[in-house]
Amino acid sequence: MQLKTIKFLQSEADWRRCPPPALPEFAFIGRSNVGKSSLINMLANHKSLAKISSKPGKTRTINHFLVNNAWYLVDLPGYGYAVVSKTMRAKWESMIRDYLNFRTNLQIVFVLIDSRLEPQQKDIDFINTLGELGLPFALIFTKADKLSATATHQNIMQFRQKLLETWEELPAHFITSAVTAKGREELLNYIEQIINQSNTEINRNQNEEN
Ligand SMILES: Nc1nc2c(ncn2[C@@H]2O[C@H](COP(=O)(O)OP(=O)(O)O)[C@@H](O)[C@H]2O)c(=O)[nH]1
Ligand SMILES: [Mg+2]
Repeated sequence: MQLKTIKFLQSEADWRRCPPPALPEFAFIGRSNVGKSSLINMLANHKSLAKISSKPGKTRTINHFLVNNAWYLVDLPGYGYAVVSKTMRAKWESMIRDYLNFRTNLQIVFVLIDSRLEPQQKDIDFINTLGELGLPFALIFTKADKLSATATHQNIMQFRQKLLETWEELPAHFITSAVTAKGREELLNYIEQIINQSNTEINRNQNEEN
């Protein structure tokens, strides 16, 4: 898929105020500093579309972007950010959980994982929450330019191994770098595939109704 246009629409703290769920939607989430803003800018071919903030945990809203006038890209606030009060954290958690639970057009959640690190419990916990909610997800291993391909691969294998402790099947995964744009095409093509499938399903349902 070519990314022709991307437009920032709105930031909301409540899923009810998000744009009408009329287009397929793809959400990106991960621990703060995982490289989420950089990845979104890399996908968009834009230097500062999603603000690359030096203050972790600054984005506390659900941020909608419209891509190719055809789908929504959603930048969700990072989880596992330590330096906030319990009340603040509980607030974000319920905001994200409600969004994940009630957003009917959500196709898949992309969970970003820092490819430099060993499996982190916070990532595993979040993935298990997605499992409880029954939401499809895929993994994006970020910052792949930082380590050698072998070391990156080892961390990914470890992560997948860890997931196999609780999951029977492993999700799709992508290896990306905001610096080299590695993984950009694969990720956009994957999104395109899902959009095409969801369109087919809508057509099928409409034909059955007629
Ligand atoms: N080398 C390298 N650094 C990255 C990459 N992605 C993000 N970073 C750096 O990691 C830090 C956090 O990135 P940011 O996109 O703000 O993370 P966010 O908090 O998840 O939105 C910044 O200093 C980025 O420059 C990458 O692919 N490669
Ligand atoms: Mg960010």
